[in-house]
Amino acid sequence: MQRFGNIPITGALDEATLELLKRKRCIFPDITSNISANHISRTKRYKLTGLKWKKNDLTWGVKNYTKKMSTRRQFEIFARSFALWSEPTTLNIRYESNPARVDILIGFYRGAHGCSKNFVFDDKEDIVGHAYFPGEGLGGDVHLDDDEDWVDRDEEAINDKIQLFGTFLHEVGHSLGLAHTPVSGAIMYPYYFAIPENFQLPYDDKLGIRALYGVRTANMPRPWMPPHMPTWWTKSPTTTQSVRPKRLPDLCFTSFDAVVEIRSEIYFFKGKEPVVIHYFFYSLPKKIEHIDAVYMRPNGKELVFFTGANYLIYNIEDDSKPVHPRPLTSLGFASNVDKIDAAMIWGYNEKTFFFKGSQYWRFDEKSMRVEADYPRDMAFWKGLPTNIDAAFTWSRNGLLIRRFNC
Ligand SMILES: [Ca+2]
Ligand SMILES: [Ca+2]
Ligand SMILES: [Ca+2]
Ligand SMILES: [Zn+2]
Ligand SMILES: [Zn+2]
Repeated sequence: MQRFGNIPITGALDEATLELLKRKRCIFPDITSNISANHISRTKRYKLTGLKWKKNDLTWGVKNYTKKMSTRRQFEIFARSFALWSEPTTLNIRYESNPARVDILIGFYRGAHGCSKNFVFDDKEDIVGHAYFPGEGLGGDVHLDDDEDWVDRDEEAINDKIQLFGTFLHEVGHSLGLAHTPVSGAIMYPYYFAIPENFQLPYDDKLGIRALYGVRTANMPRPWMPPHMPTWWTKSPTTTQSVRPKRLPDLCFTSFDAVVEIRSEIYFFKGKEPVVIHYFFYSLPKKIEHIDAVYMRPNGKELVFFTGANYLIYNIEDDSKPVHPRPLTSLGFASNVDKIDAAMIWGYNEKTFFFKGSQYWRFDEKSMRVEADYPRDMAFWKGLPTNIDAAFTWSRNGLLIRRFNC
């Protein structure tokens, strides 16, 4: 193990080795550890397991989530990890909700959980997870130790807390056919380390996955990547009740179709991402492929989605019943309004506003009709941009509005 860890070989446990041994290590065996040190130094790079998927279109799914983090964040971390691994290569790995059709099944387990006795989990001891090589059945599956204290952000991963992203991204490398690398800093290095939200796949890992599945060409579509949580949000979620952000967050890293805050979590909608839309709002009709605008009604439990010339009211406390689209005209819009750009409740007067181009409407939540004398011109609101993409109210703390197509 000492030789494989890419640290000076002294024949004894020196300080560098001890530092490394304190960190949690992947249970996956070092199948190359019997190679001589000389040989390792000449070929210090990624290692393959000798197994790979025989197809390029793979599916991932979740048997169960841990209760220690929000389900939404776990889903995003899984999706981001698969996107990071597939982006440099020819793999397409999509989410599949039916576990029977899933290649890479993710689950959290405790102690002995049906895997071989060498793969028993160990409470908060060193083993945090394991993954199976590509193949049928258990092949490709990722098991994570549910006795660990799983956390989201890298700065939370202190003491014995384990970051899901850093662990999971590593395990997926095994699921796709990579073994451990002796290159420190690579995600396939056998020692766990926490990684930032904007982590990019290190060079050695890219070389490894490309050795297995080739290089993604320019005409292949990029894999979908969940948007980064903006740092102003993830850093101080508990202070939003009383503190106004010092400046508008820079959301120019991408653009959104719609944004809404639901019980202190911000949801972004972007393009044709029906998988994500239907994952979180599963009673929406399957044919809906994009959301133009969304807002939470003042009752705090009804989301109103806008898609083209229709809207849908979605009760987040009772989402067992199917939700049906209704025409915008039934809200009092003129029949030539074929869509709206954005919707929000303005914190200043708690009124609901809809936007389209340079026009806006005020909406009466009691009668469920746009008010008389609307639409009006947005020039009325000095300094506000027109043709906005999305708008939302942040913790009822005022107006947060922005052209996201900056
Ligand atoms: Ca499998
Ligand atoms: Ca453990
Ligand atoms: Ca929009
Ligand atoms: Zn490993
Ligand atoms: Zn297992």
